[in-house]
Amino acid sequence: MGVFTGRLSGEGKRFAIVVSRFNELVTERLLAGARACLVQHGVREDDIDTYWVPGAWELPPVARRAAQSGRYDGVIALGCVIRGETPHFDYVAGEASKGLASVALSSDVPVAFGVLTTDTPDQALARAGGKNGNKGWDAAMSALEVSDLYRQLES
Ligand code: INI
Repeated sequence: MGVFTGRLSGEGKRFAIVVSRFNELVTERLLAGARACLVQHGVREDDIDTYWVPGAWELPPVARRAAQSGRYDGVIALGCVIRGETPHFDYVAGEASKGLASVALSSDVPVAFGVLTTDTPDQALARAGGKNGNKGWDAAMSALEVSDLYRQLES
């Protein structure tokens, strides 16, 4: 019987971060959190590539290409969808999460979900380095952990 847990060491690993410009005040903080997490766990700055996309809608197709490129041990998708007054929220947030789930399932490397979906800008900021932590950091932790589990499953 085996019990497997992913180690958080990032040494020698390469990651792609795909981040949306929409609500950039929030997403730049998610990006800073994700980068800090990777570097703190041993990933070299040079081994982190960042891909900016217009909005959360564009995260899945770009994450898919990054994951399939063979260049990375994991992909971290970062975005922020704020409900506001329009039903657009449900389409953008829904498709971003469904799309990223589909990419994660069909990829050989982990695809972490670092997309905030909130009712207000304050709720988003609280989760982007404010009082509720940093979802970008958390997504990077997940990519580190799961990439190690994938290695164990392969070996
Ligand atoms: N994109 C976001 O990342 N967050 C949002 O809150 C948002 N809203 O509210 O519309 C949003 N829309 C843009 C969308 O992601 C695409 O970039 C756009 O539709 C072009 O394809």
